[in-house]
Amino acid sequence: MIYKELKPFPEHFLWGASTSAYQVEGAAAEDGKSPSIIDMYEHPSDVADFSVASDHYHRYKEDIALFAQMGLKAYRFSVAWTRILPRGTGAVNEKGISFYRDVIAACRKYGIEPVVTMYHFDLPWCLEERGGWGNRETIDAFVNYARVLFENFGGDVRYWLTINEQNTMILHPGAIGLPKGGKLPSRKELYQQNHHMMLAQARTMKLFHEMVPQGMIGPALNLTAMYAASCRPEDAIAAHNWEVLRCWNFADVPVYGWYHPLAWEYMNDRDIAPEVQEGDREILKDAKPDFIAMNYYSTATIAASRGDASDVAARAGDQQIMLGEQGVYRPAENEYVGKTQYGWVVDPVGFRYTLRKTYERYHLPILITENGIGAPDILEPDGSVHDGYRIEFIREHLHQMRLAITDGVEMLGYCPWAAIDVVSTHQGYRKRYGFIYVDRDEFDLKGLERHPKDSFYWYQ
Ligand code: BGP
Repeated sequence: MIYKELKPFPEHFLWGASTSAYQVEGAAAEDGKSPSIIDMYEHPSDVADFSVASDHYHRYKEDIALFAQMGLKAYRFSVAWTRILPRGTGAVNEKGISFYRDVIAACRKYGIEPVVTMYHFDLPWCLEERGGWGNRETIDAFVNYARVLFENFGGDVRYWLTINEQNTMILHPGAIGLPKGGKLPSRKELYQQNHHMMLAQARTMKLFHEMVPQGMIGPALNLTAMYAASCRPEDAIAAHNWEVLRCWNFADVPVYGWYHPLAWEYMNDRDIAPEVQEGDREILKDAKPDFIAMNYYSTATIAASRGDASDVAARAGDQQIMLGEQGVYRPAENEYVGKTQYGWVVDPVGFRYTLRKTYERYHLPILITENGIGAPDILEPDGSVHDGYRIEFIREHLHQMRLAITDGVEMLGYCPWAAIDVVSTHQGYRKRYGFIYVDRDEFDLKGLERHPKDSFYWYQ
């Protein structure tokens, strides 16, 4: 669709940027914080350890002052559950509360709107030892954690995200590391965990609307539109299969209160549907998000399954993420899109397409909580970092977002990944996303000095 005129970005649009606790904070065992699964899992040996990360825990004042200089109107960060409730539940760690209270105050000082993710991959290890998300008691633990957050920060924070990328955790459980010994849960167990997360999320959203009536809450999902590899009808069916199983099945539950019909039939057919207890349906029906938070990196192109093992292949550059499923879909190449050097598809037009599809499906405003390009940025001797590729990437995505706004999509804001360099889940500090360079290598912490990149001045 070509328009005579493009609509402007909304007046109070949240021009922001994102991080997550375990990837930026460091201080993994300080001030009463207990280990999370991230601290205890095995990671590829070349990933920088997470115990110092970007040392944001000690340098957040300096960092937030830089964010203000960059012109940020919003900062999306996550709270580490293990700082607030080191035993997962029970006694509150006041040092954890005061850390996030200070972070929020530092944001407010500069007029930056805090956007808080409650849970970004880092389940307390002590809960994992008791069965983690496979144990229904974790639902109560999460709702209790949510209550503590709303009591302490509900008055100061308007925008809340429940769970980051639940779909990644369920579909690609190895993506954030492997349990020691390497055994991942079965798919049946994963869909049961998923069901428990959905219940925790629904109860949390309901509680939020009671405790923080002026606020807004939503799930943060990794959403991706799928293209059919050709106009062959079977390719279209396969693309729809994977779009439903990867995306809509995870967003339908919070919005509509139940699983996508195709996904539900699929789970039953494969004997992986979750056990649903009496009352679960009511809990799921009883909660409504105020917006959808979307992490968008790329699209995928899908062909019909050949029905044999050749349907399944590792994602380029990432042995932990398998794509394709026998009898469901098969990943295909797309000659019309670009790729990063890590093999991630770069598709700004697909961003507009994903925004349109998400909005027409849910009719809820959308907050972009991640989008960005990972690259091995180079720090020049004079302290500059020339990341023109990042400027180009973001500029093109912003243009497509503006087209989507003109298409009628209601947007709340844009918080790309990442405000500052963070430790990448698989590539440590060799792959960077931030507007601000953090001077450290995988294992050499150097001085951890901050250097604004070219993209910082452009985004400003
Ligand atoms: C998203 C996660 C982020 C971040 C990002 C980039 O899925 O929510 O936490 O890690 O991906 O991924 P990576 O660091 O693997 O390049």
